[in-house]
Amino acid sequence: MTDGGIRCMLMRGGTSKGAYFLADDLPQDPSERDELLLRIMGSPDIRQIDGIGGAHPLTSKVGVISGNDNGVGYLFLQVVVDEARVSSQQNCGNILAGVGPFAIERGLVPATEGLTTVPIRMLNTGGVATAQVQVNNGAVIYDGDTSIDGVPGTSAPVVIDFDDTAGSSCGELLPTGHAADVIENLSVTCIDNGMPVVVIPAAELGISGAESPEQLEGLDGVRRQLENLRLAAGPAMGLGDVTDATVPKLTIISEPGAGGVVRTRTFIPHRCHTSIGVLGAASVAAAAALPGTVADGIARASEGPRMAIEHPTGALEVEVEVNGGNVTRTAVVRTARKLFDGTVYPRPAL
Ligand code: NQM
Repeated sequence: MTDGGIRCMLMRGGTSKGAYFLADDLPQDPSERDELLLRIMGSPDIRQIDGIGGAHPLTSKVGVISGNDNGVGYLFLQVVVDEARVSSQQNCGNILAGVGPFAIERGLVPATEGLTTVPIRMLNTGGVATAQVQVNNGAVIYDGDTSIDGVPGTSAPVVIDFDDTAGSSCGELLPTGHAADVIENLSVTCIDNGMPVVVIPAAELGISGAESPEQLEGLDGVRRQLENLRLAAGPAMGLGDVTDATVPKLTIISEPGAGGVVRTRTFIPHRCHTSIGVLGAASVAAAAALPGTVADGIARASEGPRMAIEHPTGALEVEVEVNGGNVTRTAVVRTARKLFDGTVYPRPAL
């Protein structure tokens, strides 16, 4: 820390944006760290006007990165925009896309010419991901020709393979023990292939599933139904009382409209995502691939492991392999970009 300032890199990771820190640059005590992060991001305030947060859950995210013998540790923190609350209860596969580049930039992992492999322990869930980052002359390459829906233009790809996504937070791929349940009078599938998600057919809510995020956020009755469902599904999924948690996510599914496997609209959990989270999409893809879930008869069968999960701004392609009811592989291609590297000055403590 210099001058009250803290070293920080602002990055776009996939379709999210967040502040990345070395763990050593933040207080070790979690409540001191979270209090500082609220002042850095500008929460609680719907505009986050006195901080660097972007006034939306997708742009109010933090990655805390530490070195370890075998790569790096990645702790994801969701800084709630309008409440003085920081949650470590979920992982984020989009911010994950920036972790490999950040680790190389900060010298936590030596750069290997061409492609650098960065093993990442995801501290929120205990899972492991392996990122492949393009490098030239020892420097991370950000420019490239890979596009992901929800981000304008193209960038260098970051290929991420996940180990053991099934049951990441809930302990089981199907945490209620069933491929389908009725909760709060709605037929749903509760699933965790990297992210706890409740999958709900749009017809159960009396909507088409093609509505825009703005339209869905305007449907007060649907939002109330979704929140009641979430509060009941959380304990049923082994997550305990989820009143203050950002999980489970709620994904509304309907038949695909653009050549993908299934169309989605996802509440995260109170705002509607403008696309879909990476691990959220991996969970939905697993639901689409498993027999007996509520996606049966709605999702189109995919020809191989690559599945395009349609969302409000395009589709997210994940590779999910399911064999005999078990997920055997989950992988994704993302992009990331360094936006700013410098010193952030937190709002003074009250
Ligand atoms: O599911 C948003 C995002 C996410 C999470 C959210 C994510 C994931 O799009 O892996 O990336 O669901 O809160 O960044």
